Amino acid sequence: MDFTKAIDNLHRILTNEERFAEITKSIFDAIDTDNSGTLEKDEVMQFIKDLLKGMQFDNVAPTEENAPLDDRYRQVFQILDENESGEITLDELGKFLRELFKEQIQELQENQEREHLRQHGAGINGVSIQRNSF
Ligand SMILES: [Ca+2]
Repeated sequence: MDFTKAIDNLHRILTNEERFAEITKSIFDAIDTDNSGTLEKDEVMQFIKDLLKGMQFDNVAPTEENAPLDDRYRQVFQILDENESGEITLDELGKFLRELFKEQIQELQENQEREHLRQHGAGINGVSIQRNSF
């Protein structure tokens, strides 16, 4: 995996307001299946389910009796629904995505660092890639 490129891409999205707004809007529209202009809990739950299904979580595909996953959806929804209105606005989704991308960058940088240490082993002990501060 090309960490530098992935980090770069995320950085570009985060630092380009227009691009970021575009991406947020397209994700928002994809979740807002009834075009109400807000994201209701059902829509978010469905979206997360689809998202997990598309990822490596196939084997833990949610079922009716799969309570732990439901709890996770609820947690995500609570994080998203900042003002606890029961629905998520474009603004709230934007804030959430921003945090998510930042976390993603941090994670990529940590992986990159680990990879670097693995390849170069001892000798560069104490030297670490400086993490970006936002
Ligand atoms: Ca809706």
